[in-house]
Amino acid sequence: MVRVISTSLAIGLALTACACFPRVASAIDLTRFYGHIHSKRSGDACHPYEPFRCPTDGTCISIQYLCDGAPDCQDGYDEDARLCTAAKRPPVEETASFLQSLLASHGPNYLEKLFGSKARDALQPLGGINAVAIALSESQTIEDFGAALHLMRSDLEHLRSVFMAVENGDLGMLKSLGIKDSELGDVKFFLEKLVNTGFLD
Ligand SMILES: [Ca+2]
Repeated sequence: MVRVISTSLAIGLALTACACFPRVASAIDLTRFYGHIHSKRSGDACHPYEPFRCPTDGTCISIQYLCDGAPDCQDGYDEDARLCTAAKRPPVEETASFLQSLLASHGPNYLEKLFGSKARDALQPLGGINAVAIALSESQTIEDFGAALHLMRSDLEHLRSVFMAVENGDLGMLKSLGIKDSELGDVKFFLEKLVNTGFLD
């Protein structure tokens, strides 16, 4: 069975450079894996219909074979859990700009309400806005997210309670955190997108 992932989503994907350094906010734009980008350097282009280049073996595959449950790259990179989680999530840039907009309108410590005390100073103790956006994109579950950002257990449980409240339709929780009525819709939408893609599983 083939699950089609839109090209725009796939292009929006980003992966951390190396699983061994999960705290480094070095997102690799997936476009670097696309043949037409690659070809600028090597002259060895993937066909536009098979634009995804397996990073290890160089095989060119169609976007529809990304995350379809069967390995098409020799090393199975096209089924990588982080890549396939990110494919279901909003693009990293969109998440980062959403977080940025909340901080811009409420001050640098605002996201403590969601992520706990390490989220002060515009998320700097967590590695910055982009690192948090990448972790939200790639972490399959909230446990993975907590591990990626080294969240304290108490902060992680608080975050879980916020997500569960949203999942249960209890917006009072968000209001009690000081989220304005005018923002409730966007915050709820943002959190629901994560819940709907397995974040609480
Ligand atoms: Ca595949």
